[in-house]
Amino acid sequence: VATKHQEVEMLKQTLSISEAEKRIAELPACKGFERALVGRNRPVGLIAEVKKASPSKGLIRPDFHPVSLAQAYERAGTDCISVLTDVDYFQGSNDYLTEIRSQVKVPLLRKDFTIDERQIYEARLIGADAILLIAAILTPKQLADFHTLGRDLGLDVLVEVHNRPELETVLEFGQATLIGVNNRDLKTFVTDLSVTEQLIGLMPSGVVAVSESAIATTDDVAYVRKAGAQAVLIGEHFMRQPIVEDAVNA
Ligand code: IGP
Repeated sequence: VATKHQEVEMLKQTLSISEAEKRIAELPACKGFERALVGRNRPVGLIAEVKKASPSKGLIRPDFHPVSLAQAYERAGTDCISVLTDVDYFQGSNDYLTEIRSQVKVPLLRKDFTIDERQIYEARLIGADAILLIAAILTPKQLADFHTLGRDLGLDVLVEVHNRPELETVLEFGQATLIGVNNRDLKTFVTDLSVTEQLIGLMPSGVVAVSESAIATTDDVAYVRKAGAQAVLIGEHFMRQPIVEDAVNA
């Protein structure tokens, strides 16, 4: 996260909050990200991710054209799209999100490591409809403050957890309506779909539960659905398919 802190320092110098507020007031409303996941006409909500590379796998898709991939996802009928904007670990870019925003209609998640409020203003300005808050890297107070700010700016907020103590912190906060269970441990990169099963059972009804990471087969989707997931977030599997539409429809 050291480089993320440097990035945030840069942002502090280039983005004034009052200026951001003025610009945001002129923007069209966000598209409902959470609403799209529950209002879908497939049995499980789908967030398809535009992901060029990852720290655990390196380069995933050599012929990476973010807009074409997002358009393929949209043609295949995905409910929402996640766009990695983190530069250092995922070779992402804010520009990818902005370019995709101008070419597709589905709601977009800005997938990044949010550690400062300015990144939330930035997310809105680059065209995101939703942000990610990772419980593992935030204090309970940051989680609450960032969630409130995101909602105030019109964004939906996906709160990500990986274990029971993190989920308990999020439930204690009480305002999260969209909670993602990351099946991948961000420190060890070990993946285990049973994490979804262990944690979704502890969520109150009314929360929209998303199972994230390491989902590749129809059996995987069936497993997490049975565990209670209302939506899935899939990146790498789709990125490895030559024809993305076929993979989504499978
Ligand atoms: C997608 P996968 O295994 O389908 O490529 O995973 C998504 O869950 C993953 O990219 C992710 C992520 C994150 C990336 C989940 N949480 C937090 C960066 C930061």
